[in-house]
Amino acid sequence: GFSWDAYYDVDDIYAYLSNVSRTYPQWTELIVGGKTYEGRQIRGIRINTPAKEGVEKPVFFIESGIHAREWIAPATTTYFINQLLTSSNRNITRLRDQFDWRIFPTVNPDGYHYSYVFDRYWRKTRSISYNGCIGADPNRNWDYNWGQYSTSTNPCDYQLYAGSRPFSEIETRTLSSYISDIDNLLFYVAFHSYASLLLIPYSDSTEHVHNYEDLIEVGKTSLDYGSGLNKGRYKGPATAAEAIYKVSGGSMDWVRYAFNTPLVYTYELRGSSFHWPAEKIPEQGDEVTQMILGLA
Ligand code: 0X9
Ligand code: ZN
Repeated sequence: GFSWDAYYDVDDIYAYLSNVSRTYPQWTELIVGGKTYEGRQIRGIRINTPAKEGVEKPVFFIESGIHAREWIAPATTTYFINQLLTSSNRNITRLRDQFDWRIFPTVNPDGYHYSYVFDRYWRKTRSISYNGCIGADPNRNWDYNWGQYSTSTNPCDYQLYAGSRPFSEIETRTLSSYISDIDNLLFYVAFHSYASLLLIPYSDSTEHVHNYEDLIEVGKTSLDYGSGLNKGRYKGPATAAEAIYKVSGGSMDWVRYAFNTPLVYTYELRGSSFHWPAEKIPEQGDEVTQMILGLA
């Protein structure tokens, strides 16, 4: 069976999503956010409990695992799905009912599988370039100020190759098209590791967006909720340009730019390496649950 004391490969994560959607058919639906170079689907779960007639809930989108080696992100995301569906805590059941959830634990499943089986430090997709080198950084491949900062034009770069053009990767192209079809997108949240940091758009500029004050206030509340567990505070919320380095081609910036999505965040979760022990999944999962409650 599936649990939160170990890390699992893609097929097991997908089997978990199928099982849980069969257990809660009246609340959930399996969704496909796109496809991959190696022919996998980007699978997720929609959690949308029955609402009053005519009420359309705002959509809360969770993107996890875009970087293959950041295993804590998919693990905490399935932990959070389990919390939403099984907790009897009133705050969490209210959270569950408040949104139309679209949750994707592994948006780079080819890369994740490769990291799981062959190369623990693999980060990119698995597409083959003109020169035979493999993979592009899927968080450098989105079509907003593509190719500017913290990126590489060399397909053989182990980490930061931006791809041959914006949305060259089938994963980002298909997932962006899925996102484009969503009406009423309120929250877009991406999970990475590891830095204990909360980032807001835009990542390639120190200028502030029009609802900067709201993003900061909501983000601070999220970190306050998380810090209730007494594990030490995250840095931020801040733009990447101010907190770490300028980045371009990331998903969060495109989602903000393309739809003017109000509340867009990237969490860099805890860790001191990509080998974050599986015993840490529940505490990271509880913290993420609290931080999402804080956002909501
Ligand atoms: O560099 C990145 O892609 C992220 N850090 S990581 O160590 N997980 O690789 C930060 C990206 C923040 N900016 C955007 N998402 N645009
Ligand atoms: Zn990352």
